[in-house]
Amino acid sequence: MTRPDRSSPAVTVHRLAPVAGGRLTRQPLWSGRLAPTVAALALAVVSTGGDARHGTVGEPHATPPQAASSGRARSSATPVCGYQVLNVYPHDPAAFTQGLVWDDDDLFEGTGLWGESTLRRVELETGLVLQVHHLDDSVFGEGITVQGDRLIQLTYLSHLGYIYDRDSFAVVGTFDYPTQGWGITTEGNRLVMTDGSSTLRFWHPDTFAEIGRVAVWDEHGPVDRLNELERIDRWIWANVLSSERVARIDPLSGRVTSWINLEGLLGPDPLPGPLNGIAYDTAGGRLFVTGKLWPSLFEVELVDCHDLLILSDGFEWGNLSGWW
Ligand SMILES: [Ca+2]
Repeated sequence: MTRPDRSSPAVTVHRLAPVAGGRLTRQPLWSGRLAPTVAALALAVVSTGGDARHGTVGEPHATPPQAASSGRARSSATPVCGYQVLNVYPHDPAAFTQGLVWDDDDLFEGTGLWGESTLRRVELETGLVLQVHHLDDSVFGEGITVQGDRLIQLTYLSHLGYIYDRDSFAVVGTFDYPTQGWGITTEGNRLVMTDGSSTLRFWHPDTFAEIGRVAVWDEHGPVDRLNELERIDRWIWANVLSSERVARIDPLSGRVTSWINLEGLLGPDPLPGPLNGIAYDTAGGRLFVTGKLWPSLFEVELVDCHDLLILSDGFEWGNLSGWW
């Protein structure tokens, strides 16, 4: 298949083959009750935290912070959330999804593989690729995020990031970084990225200089292979590579405050590729997830979802579900 000339920012439109399955409506896979109030309460309390001992930005730590905190702190079992499928949409089964983000009314996707990496604008309802930019064959595309009127895309091993005009996909700049590039998202005043380790790195949104980092952990120790990211409310959500779980992370402490168990989302094993790709429509409150080479993209909502309540001194109150 002939590809567009990659010497310039190529923007083309092409149509995907229909994907079997199509759109479904409510297909509950899990029964349970929602507890948004619990999360809101946890958010309200946690947001008053920020103890520097717990890995506040600019103070990286290599070990789970509770090991060095007061004797009051204890490490609770991390709550596990279930899910319910609200909608199923077609997804290009050739898309090796490495980044997924919803911004305004647009769904953007970054794909990987040598010689096949792209940045795309995708129509949610049909899976059609409305706009595509092909990366150079020498790089392997990774995570993407939207920062203002720019799109940012990482590459796996090239230490090279691309900055695009959000609308035209024209390359308006590049930057370099010393680590592998895996996932990226934004908190507005800083970018958050992963490099395949258990560390979240925070970058200045204009200079891409590292301005902090935090080690991610749960009661079992460091959580490695953090991959695609999404910031939702104050939490950082992260796919864990080769698992069907998503970690919801407190960026102040690095503590996984809850796990989201997405087992069975696409169907029984073998999966065409691992779960990867989290996007959140802030205005519509819609959460989207997909995977590498998956034929479907899912809108899901969480059920039985309760975060650890972590006080400013690191004391954890455990699963809040008993409060309701
Ligand atoms: Ca994302």
